[in-house]
Amino acid sequence: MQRCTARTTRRSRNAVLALLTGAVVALSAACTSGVPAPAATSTALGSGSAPAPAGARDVGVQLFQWTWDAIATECTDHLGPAGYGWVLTSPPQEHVLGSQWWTAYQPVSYRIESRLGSRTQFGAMVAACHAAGVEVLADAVINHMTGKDAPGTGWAGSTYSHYDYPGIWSDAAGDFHHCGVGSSDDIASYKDAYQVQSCELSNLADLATGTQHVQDGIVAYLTDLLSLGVDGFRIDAAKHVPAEDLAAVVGRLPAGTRIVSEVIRGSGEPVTPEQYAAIGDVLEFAWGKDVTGMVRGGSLRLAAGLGSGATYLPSDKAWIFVENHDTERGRATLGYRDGADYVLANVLMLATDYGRPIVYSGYAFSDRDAGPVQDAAGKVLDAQCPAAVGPDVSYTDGEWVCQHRWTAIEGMVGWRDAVGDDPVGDRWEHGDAFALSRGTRGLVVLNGGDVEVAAQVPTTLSDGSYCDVVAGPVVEGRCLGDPVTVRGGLADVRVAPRTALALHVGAPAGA
Ligand code: ARE
Repeated sequence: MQRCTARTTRRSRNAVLALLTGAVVALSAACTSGVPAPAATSTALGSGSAPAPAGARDVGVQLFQWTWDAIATECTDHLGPAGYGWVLTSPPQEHVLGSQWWTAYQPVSYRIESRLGSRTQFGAMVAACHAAGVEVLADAVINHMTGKDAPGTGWAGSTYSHYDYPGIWSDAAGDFHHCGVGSSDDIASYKDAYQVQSCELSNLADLATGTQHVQDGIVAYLTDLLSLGVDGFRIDAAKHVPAEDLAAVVGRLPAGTRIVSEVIRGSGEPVTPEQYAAIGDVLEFAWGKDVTGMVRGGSLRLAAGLGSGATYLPSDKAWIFVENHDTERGRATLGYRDGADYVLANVLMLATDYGRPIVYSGYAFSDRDAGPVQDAAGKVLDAQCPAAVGPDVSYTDGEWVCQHRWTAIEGMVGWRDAVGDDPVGDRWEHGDAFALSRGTRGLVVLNGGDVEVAAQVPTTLSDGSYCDVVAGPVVEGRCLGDPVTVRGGLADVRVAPRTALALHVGAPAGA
């Protein structure tokens, strides 16, 4: 099978392994237009049975602050052909004005009009992604409204004041919590479940989600998004919505609606991710945090076992990620600035059979509040990936990092789609390097050390020449990565320090 990666990129690797260093690989016309888009699927994400079978495309990508038009184009040109199964958008509802990225998390109405695009553009984006075989999840901010104390006008012209959103919510109707803790009503302690779910998160007006009126309004908003074709939702700040309230809302949505709750695992906190597992899937924040320490410490083989302990969500409930838009700004997890280490963490995430992986893709920044590049009116400009993307590229502030197009990450998306639910097989270890196979369909070798590893690695792949898809894709039958020979159950590999190598049945090295 030929994998078509729609990309123009500059490869750069350790000199020992570089066969094509410096080569600019232009995408052929066949890859942009000659490959039929995969048929739309309603089962790409599956539910309750991670990992998914071969070809099921269970890898997602969070395109943080991408406009609807840019996501539509990306679905058609890159996400679909590369094998991504779904995309997570930023919040689509009307929000407060301001250049910061986080204005998106301060709703003032549920009109699908934002600086990322109009309702029409949103619907067109969903249709384009579906045509490319990519499902769409929207980030649903349903725990709260804005945190602005002063009255104002939102992006689409709706007027509001704190605790009064004409035609939607008001204090008079009992639509907001006022927990009575401290002078601000803000959460003071995450160790107190009452505060977490009845006080305010950073002054954000906290909806009284236990009331029928509020639940009706939230269901109406989510139903409206479903009418535009979305497949499901990330439930923002789900920890702050009592699980029974969220269950009541989700119970009124059509069966099969994808739900993933954002419940950050916090040590000693009474509100836990497990409490939301009956509602749908849950983001497992521990994975990205733990993998960071293991990659930095060179303990890659330990990272491969993440998720097997009882302190994590069960695999079929967990969605895992190296970083998201919050952790990226906290710098507690690996990010694009970490170059090779970040690639290794992503390779591990895509190679493991624990949970459902989400690749993160954002823009470069120095100021944690800085929003994406906008025009004079505040509309976000359509994302454009630089001609060269990857761990060795130096990005300037505002530039789209496009991690989802990095050669190694995109190659591993194809690898994961090819290995499907083949089980993790025997592991092989040699100093700081180790190998992990997935049934008879794929092999990954990672080197966490500082010296090159040259070895014969046991594998159940059949004899042949395979393309190392971490180094480069197969385009029109030609391996742009490094060919690796498998003979008699042994793969003859050379792996540079702090890099990885991946082979799979869908990427023979060809001629
Ligand atoms: C902004 C300003 C604030 C201002 C507020 C209201 O920064 O100074 O008071 O506006 O005007 C994002 C940004 C916030 C931003 C907010 C609204 O991160 O800075 O506030 O948008 O514009 C907790 C929650 C978790 C939440 C994180 C950030 O549990 O749900 O805090 N994450 C989601 C999103 C965020 C978003 C929101 C929620 C709000 O992913 O992007 O905020 O919609 C421990 C606990 C965690 C806790 C964490 C941080 O680890 O275990 O539960 O996470 O501490 O406090």
